Amino acid sequence: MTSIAIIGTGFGGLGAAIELKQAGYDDVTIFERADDVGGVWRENTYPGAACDVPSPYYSFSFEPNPRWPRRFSPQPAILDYLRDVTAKYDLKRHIRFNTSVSGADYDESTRRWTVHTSGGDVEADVVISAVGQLSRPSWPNIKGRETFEGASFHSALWDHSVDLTGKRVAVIGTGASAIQFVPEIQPQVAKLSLFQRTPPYIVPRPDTEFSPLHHRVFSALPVTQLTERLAWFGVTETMGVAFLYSKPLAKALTALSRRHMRKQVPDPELRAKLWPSYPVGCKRILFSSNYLPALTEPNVEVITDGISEITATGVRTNDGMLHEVDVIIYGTGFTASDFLAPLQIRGVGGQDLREQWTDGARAYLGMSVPDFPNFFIMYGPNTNLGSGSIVTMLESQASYIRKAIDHARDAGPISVRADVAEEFDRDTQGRLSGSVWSMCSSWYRNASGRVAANWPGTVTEYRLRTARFNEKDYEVA
Ligand code: N01
Repeated sequence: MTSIAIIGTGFGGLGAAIELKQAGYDDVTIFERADDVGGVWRENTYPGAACDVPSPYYSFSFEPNPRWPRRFSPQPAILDYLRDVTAKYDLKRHIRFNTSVSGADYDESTRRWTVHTSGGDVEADVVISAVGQLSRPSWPNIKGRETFEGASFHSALWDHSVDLTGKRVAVIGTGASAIQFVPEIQPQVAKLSLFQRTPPYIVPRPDTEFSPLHHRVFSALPVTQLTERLAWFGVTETMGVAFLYSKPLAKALTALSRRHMRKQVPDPELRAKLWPSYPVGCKRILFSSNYLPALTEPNVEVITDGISEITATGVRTNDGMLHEVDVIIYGTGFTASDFLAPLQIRGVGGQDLREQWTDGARAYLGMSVPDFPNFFIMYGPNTNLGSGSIVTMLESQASYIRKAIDHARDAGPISVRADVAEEFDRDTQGRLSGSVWSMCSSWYRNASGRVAANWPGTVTEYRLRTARFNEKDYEVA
């Protein structure tokens, strides 16, 4: 029987396990470092944490949830959804909680993997990494950061024991996380100093509460929720096309964002500070209807001077001004380019995946690497989206990986052919070098400028390209 080890219990790991179990694989072990499922939806508990992709679309296609509390559901509802899915598909008995994985080694003599876990070594025929791209908080490298004497924490490690009421609070960063928690904490704090390095494009968030009536209709007529899902698929695919292929569509998105800002920020001076100077879509477009109004409140200051240092009492900017604060919150994102870190994965000949990836992570269709037989990656390099639901990408990956495992079960351990992987990477990078994502810095790119995170096309293209497993692309180890 094929034994399969999966690392992580976010949407990726759970989705892979469901696909495999439904195909008849039962020797599936999922390693989870925490005591609960959920991945980033367990970790990120900051005030206002919610998905900026509508829930009917940001959920498994085979498991619609008629009880979403809102169109853009908050983090606790998404975590509950993942717990429910875990229970419904009887996944708990496969999960080893509180067990972190440090790496895995392929043994050519046994043609199996040894997975190194905090609970001891485990042998497996197949290893699937589902550790995500956004699981390790990134702390900015600012001089004096450790000298600050007040409370400080990262948005992904929110310290709920710190009472922000009446405090002077600095927020560093204006990405997807910050724009969600800033409007939540603004009414509570005495003063909010928002340190913005690069402003995001913001468009309205058409959020709505799903009432008991919605829930009844979604339950009785599942086609209604499917319609909402398909509508959002259409909207986000169109946005993807705007970023990648269509200047007129990109212009229309820019105009929508500009109108939103004009409406929500009457002060032209503040508006000028908040308006981006890079092409739309280069950084993630953010859906929010309450972030900009919060910035117009008298207790908020948007600071665009660069930060020179952090002192014991506050944040000093390049103009020499010390902004004294009681608390610093880092909304500074994640170390996304460090794929699979800190796992040490060693394939044929003991070669270390991280060494293969010194000039940037790459994998065929984001999932397979030459000389790493029966090793697969969910949400790997070049599978992130500028627009759309990553859950649809993960479903495609789960299905493709299952088909690869079906083939390997008969043929023996397989790895993608080096020439196929190289050709794929050349084509991917060629397309990305002309894309909007190469025009500014963001977590989509690594330190050398390579766009390592994003898929260069639409979700539809990815689904079509992964729909079939072509055994000619692979060789038996
Ligand atoms: O992180 P980010 P995030 N000095 O990297 C700034 C997903 N997500 O946690 O743009 C000053 O976007 C940095 O400035 P700049 C989503 O995919 C999803 O907000 O580099 N500033 C930027 O403003 C998202 O894209 C949801 O110039 C510094 C900010 O910190 C991804 O997670 C919700 C700095 C980091 O923004 C990451 O979002 C939340 C420094 N030294 C997140 N270093 C959903 O709803 C960094 N910054 C699904």
